[in-house]
Amino acid sequence: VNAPVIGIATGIYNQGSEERISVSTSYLSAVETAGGVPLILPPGLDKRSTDGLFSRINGLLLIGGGDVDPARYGEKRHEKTGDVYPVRDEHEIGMVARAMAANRPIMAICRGIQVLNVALGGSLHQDLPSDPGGPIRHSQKEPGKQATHRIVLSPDAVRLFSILGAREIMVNSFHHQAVKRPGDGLQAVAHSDDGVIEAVESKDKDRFVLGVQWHPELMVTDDPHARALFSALVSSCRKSGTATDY
Ligand SMILES: [Mn+2]
Repeated sequence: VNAPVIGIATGIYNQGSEERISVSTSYLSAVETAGGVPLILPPGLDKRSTDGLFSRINGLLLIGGGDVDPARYGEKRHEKTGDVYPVRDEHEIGMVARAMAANRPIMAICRGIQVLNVALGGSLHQDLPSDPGGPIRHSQKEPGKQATHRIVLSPDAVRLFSILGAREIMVNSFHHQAVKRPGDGLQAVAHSDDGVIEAVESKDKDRFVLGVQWHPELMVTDDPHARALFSALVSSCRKSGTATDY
């Protein structure tokens, strides 16, 4: 397919008595700029709609948002864990299962890397300042287009290295949680200098399954590494079919 369709799983929140979905438009334009067609995947639809949407996408993008319910990885809720929406967790975990079964590319950003990891049986640090703690501020006050800390790729970083073409880069940081134990089939492929996992990828090099803890969608204007991530997703999705194969 020339213009692959990238499904973007959205957030959900309550405003008064109304339930709304939300997605930062920066993800949509990053996908468009890379040559993909963004398709919104709202949580909470019935199975027929969810399956119908899934059958039309060539790849899946999981985006930022609140915390995953710690019950999903067998932990009690930390006092700093917040913005938990079980309907969203359910939807995104279901989408990961579908995408893995159909061998569709997955890119996962910020909350996305966390929910991807939990969907594959991994666990999370619930609040980095208290667990494990460290010298690096992962909740930056600077604007999103500004990188504030370094990440270093591990020797295992095959796909991420092929995309970035560098062993270390500077990234932005807007997270208070992070991957603790990588899920089945995932490996940590980049860390910040305090040891926090900043990227994971599939151990199966034939699968495009990539999670990053930073927000490349906020950096695409100035940062070629951020653009390279979206281009790699779209390029991989060009080779991926859909159920309808249109
Ligand atoms: Mn960080």
